[in-house]
Amino acid sequence: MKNIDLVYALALMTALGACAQSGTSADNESDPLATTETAAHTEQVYLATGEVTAIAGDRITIAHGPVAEIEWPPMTMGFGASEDMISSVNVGDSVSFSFQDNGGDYALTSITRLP
Ligand SMILES: [Cu+2]
Repeated sequence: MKNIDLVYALALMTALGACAQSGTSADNESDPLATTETAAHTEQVYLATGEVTAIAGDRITIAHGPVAEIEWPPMTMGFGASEDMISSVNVGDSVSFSFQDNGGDYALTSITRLP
């Protein structure tokens, strides 16, 4: 009887060990982790400076300097902006700002008037 119990115990431990191992490797390659990495990547925020050239609707147009991280040359373009952001700047202001890429649509995450 005792020997049979021991065999069962060993078999159970072996099975648990195998389970834990496969669980670990599955975690490393799991889709949820990959999704998290992709989301973190698209939420990256870029910093730039420029001058506000237009404000219309929910967008602020900025003539901005180069953005090395995404290989942008200086250019003038519109960014999505919140009401608070829009009311905090005027055309002609020099600004520093941060933005993120929402799948090809660029949205400000902050904008600050420079002295
Ligand atoms: Cu641009």
